[in-house]
Amino acid sequence: MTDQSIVTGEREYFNGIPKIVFEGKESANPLAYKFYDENKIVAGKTMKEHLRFSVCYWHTFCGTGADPFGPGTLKFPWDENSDPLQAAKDKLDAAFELFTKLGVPYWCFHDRDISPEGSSIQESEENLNYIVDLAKAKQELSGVKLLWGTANLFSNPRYMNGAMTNPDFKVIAFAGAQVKAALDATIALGGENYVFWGGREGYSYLFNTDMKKELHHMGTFLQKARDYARSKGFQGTFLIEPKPMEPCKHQYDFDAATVIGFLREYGLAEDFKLNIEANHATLANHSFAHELQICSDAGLLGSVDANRGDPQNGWDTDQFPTDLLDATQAMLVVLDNGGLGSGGLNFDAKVRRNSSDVDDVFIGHIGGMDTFARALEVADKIRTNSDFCLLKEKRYESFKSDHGSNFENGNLDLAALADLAKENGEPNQISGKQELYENIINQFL
Ligand code: XUL
Ligand code: CO
Repeated sequence: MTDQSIVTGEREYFNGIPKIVFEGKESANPLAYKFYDENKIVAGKTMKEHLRFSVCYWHTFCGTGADPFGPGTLKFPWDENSDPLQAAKDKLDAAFELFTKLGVPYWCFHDRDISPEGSSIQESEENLNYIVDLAKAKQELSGVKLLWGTANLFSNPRYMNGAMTNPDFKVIAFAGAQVKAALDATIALGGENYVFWGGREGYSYLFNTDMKKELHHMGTFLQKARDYARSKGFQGTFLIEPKPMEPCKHQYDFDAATVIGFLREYGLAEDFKLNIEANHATLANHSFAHELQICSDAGLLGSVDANRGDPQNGWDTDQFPTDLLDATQAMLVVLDNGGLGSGGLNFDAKVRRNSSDVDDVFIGHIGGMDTFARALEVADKIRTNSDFCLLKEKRYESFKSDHGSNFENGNLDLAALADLAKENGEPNQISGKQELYENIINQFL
């Protein structure tokens, strides 16, 4: 790590906020890690290597707290310059100041978060390239890396009917230009993944929508995007981020199971994995851990957008993750999966509209990082110091026997199953022991 001012520029945006360090759980300092000790070894790797934390650009540097009932409440000093490119440059300085002060290894962005859209495609590309060059230098100086890049294909009104699935081909072509430039930017910055979140890929009314055609267009678009990026040397993973609704009434990338079926139908499962967001899982009436497990079982767990919703409402509130039980259940799946591979834990999270102090955004990230650091340690202890894993393994032990394993391998036909049933008679009841599993988790929390 080099001198902070070289990485971040002349001006200090987060005045008075020091580099955040680990002080341990007895510390009363709100600006210190209580559990995230980046070099601490858990299950054979450092916390930093396991958790691969990332800060998202959009909420942290672009989200002002505006909602349908009122304007933004968060005043960002990096937004003050009236020249949009200078403001983008200032924002980049502020971003690298925050990344390095937090000590996170990764960041993520949409093209339009980091640079302003111009009056033509060419001008937008020039703006993006200008910022990408600056970001590249900052990455080299700081050691902070790009977890993933993506294109914002949902904010501009031209995408009101979708981007890749727009009924008008001209809009699809426009989206193509934007994705091509965002892929180039991601490649230039050494991004380890590239994300497609289907912002407005879906419908608000079934009967004006040719769903079959639109899904075919999305599959074709993604194939062409993959082919382009691979031809330019991109070796990272493409990620689809499921979400069932918001902004559309129905979104095509509804949940993990839906996306996995789609990837297989369009021959994309070799190059694509999934980016699971906790709040999107709950919007789909699933748990966070359920969505992770579906991906893990398919060998397609790519990355995580770490946040949470509010149990009392059904919106995408994108709150910082502070629920230790939820995070622990997620880390149980992640550890079982053998880790996150080239993915990470990206905080797609924002402080509340009335959290308006300069330190609130640090406190939000510190809380999220400490929650997952604790969850990692707890999940590891559950796996190694209890019968938790063994209980599930034993539940299926009948498939280790001759007949069970023959069935599992497809070597028992239905008539043979019926004969065995007659021979065995009524099976004994076997408890599922749910409360025991739940108690073991709580014992280690
Ligand atoms: C929206 C969302 C996006 C994606 C990236 O709900 O999660 O910010 O993560 O486009
Ligand atoms: Co997200």
